[in-house]
Amino acid sequence: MSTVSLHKQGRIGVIAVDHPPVNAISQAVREGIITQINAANADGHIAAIVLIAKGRTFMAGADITEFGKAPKSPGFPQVINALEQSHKPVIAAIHGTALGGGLELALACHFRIAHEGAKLGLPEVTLGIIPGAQGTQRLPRLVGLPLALEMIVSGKPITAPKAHQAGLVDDLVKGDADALPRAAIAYADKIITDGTAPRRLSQMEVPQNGSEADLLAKARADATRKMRGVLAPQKAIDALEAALTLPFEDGAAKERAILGACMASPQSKALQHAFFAERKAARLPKHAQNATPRPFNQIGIIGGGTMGCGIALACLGAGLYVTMIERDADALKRAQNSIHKSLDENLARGRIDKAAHTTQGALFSITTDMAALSEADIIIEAVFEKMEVKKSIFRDLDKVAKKGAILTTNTSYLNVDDIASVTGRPADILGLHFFSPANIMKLLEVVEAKKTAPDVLATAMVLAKKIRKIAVIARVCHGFIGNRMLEGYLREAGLLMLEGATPQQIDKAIRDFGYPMGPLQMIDMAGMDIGYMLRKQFPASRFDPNAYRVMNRLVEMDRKGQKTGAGIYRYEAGNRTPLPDPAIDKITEEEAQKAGITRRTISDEEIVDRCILSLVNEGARLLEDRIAMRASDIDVTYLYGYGFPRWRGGPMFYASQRGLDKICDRIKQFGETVGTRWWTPAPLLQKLAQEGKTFTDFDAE
Ligand code: T1G
Repeated sequence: MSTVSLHKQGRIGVIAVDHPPVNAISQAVREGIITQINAANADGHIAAIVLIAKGRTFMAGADITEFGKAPKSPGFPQVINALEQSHKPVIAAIHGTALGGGLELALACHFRIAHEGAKLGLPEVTLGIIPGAQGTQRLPRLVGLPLALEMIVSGKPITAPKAHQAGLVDDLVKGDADALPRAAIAYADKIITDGTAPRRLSQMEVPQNGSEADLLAKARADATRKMRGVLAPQKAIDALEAALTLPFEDGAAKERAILGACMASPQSKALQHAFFAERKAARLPKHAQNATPRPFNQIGIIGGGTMGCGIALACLGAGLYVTMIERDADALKRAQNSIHKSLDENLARGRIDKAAHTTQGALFSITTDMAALSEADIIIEAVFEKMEVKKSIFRDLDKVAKKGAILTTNTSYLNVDDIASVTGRPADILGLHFFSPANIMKLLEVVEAKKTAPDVLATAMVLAKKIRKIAVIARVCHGFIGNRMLEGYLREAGLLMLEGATPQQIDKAIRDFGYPMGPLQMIDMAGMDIGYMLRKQFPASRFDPNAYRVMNRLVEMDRKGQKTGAGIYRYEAGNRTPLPDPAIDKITEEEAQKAGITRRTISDEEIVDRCILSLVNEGARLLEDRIAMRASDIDVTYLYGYGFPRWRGGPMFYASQRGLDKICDRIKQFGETVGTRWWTPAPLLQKLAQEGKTFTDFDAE
């Protein structure tokens, strides 16, 4: 069956696009729309045309899998021309998400109606490009510059009611999914009856009131501040400026030229990689692909601390029942207050409405009696990061939990196999490593243990999607994917301080690379005592003898970071701005002397390379050890859990773009200057470099 069909309903020709899963506008869809528009215009029984899509959504944009390949005809300009130049009125009927090229095709239609639940957007900047099918020229002509700037520069979709209010859609359809086709026919019939002439946006001007220059300047400044280092938003503003200053055709040509330049940019390649990487991460490994997830709606959470409460809020937000267990009445009270305070805050800030506030409150219960978990489908242990504490809880859970319940631990480092070994049901156990704050952070490391059953893994991935997390599957090792790599990153930051770089220099270099904050400000925020206590649980030989000298000393001086008002930086009361502290320079010099390290001037380039390439090298080892299934999973972990700049695609993609041979050479260089203990290229990295391959090639093998 062809992707695009035409059928008649009375005097209306209905063109339906059917290209699952999201009606991406592939070559076949473009060709099909042109064919059917021409057919409808040639058919004397048809007086108006409706463009609609089948399945769960209207067209969600150009087919991103066609990017970077030789362009196939017809292109978007031909499709748009066919729609806009149709001599019979064309009405776009929108449901689900009209995004990118999908919304641009709708803008080429003469009228638009949308189901009330639909979303409309031009998210191209999230892929490092700009709308390239005349969206930057048509949208401002229809809704004005302010909303066009907001939609195109942020890339965020708007709701159908807001689109209706703004005149982006001409009518709003309420009711179930079937209401839309009916309403579209009725709307088209009315257009014919009223003799309403087709409205062609290319023939309209952008409404102006003299504030445009200020609006553009403000948009540029905001984009520079909010999207530091990202090119596409600025380019999108260039195209919108052309809509104000150039005739339509010239503006459209400028838009195409800008799109071409963006499409070829390394940033766009990185952002497209990120788009597909997060979707690939959701795919189960072969041995679990045919597993049937277990049903669940009752979640048990052990521990009502920061992590436990964050996890509870994420589950309540997904409409799941949550039973929380705390050790005593005081702790119970604290946790209960924290949950209700957060729900009240969500209501006050409009994140949830009154109905959701009531529902989520009702879904939550808390007790000190573990027996209350006897009916729970999935139980998440989120207590203190100590092996013996966790093992004792799992021994109790093994007695209490029902048959078939899934038992999980939120450990961020510890060995899940060891934890599972104290129960009689290791197949029902895995790790669910949330990131703080767990109700906000998108990343979830799903840690598959040696004996985890395939359906247990599959269920965990369903839970992740349900609570709106980006899940990455990791196997058991110290620190799984994210934290294992983080050790090298923090080690290098500690050594660079001893060798002569100031904390401010290190953090600025990493911020300039694109991170929201540098490693030292980050450990001050998290609290250096966590790392300190964790290192105490392992043999010292595991760690670099010098890297943590300054951090350990500061913790012993009760300078743990923000929470004690001072750490690597000092903080004024109630203020989180890190302020340089000369006391740190003195401590660092003393520790460098004790370590026999001669201090020197260090370049920002060396700082970036030592911190980032330590991630890459350890990432390669994670692939060798099969802890991570894909290099792109490692990228997703760092994009969603550790603040790696999305426009660089993640550490592994970044390394591939730079060239793995160059990365290897740089690592060997550090082997000579810093030492080979940490700076020896991982075998996989060497192999790929010798073969002239990338990590993307590795994933494809
Ligand atoms: N092209 C190709 N494949 C796509 C796709 C697209 N535009 N959108 C989604 N997919 C695949 C996706 O990889 C996944 O595949 C499956 O569909 C389901 O997606 C000219 C140049 C629509 C909100 O940026 O935001 O138009 O993993 O898991 O969570 O100006 O997909 O199953 O094999 O995400 O329900 C602009 C991108 C393109 C929208 C649905 N459009 N898509 O979310 O499902 S640039 C976008 C989304 C453009 C023009 C320019 C989301 C969604 P698989 P999913 P979902």
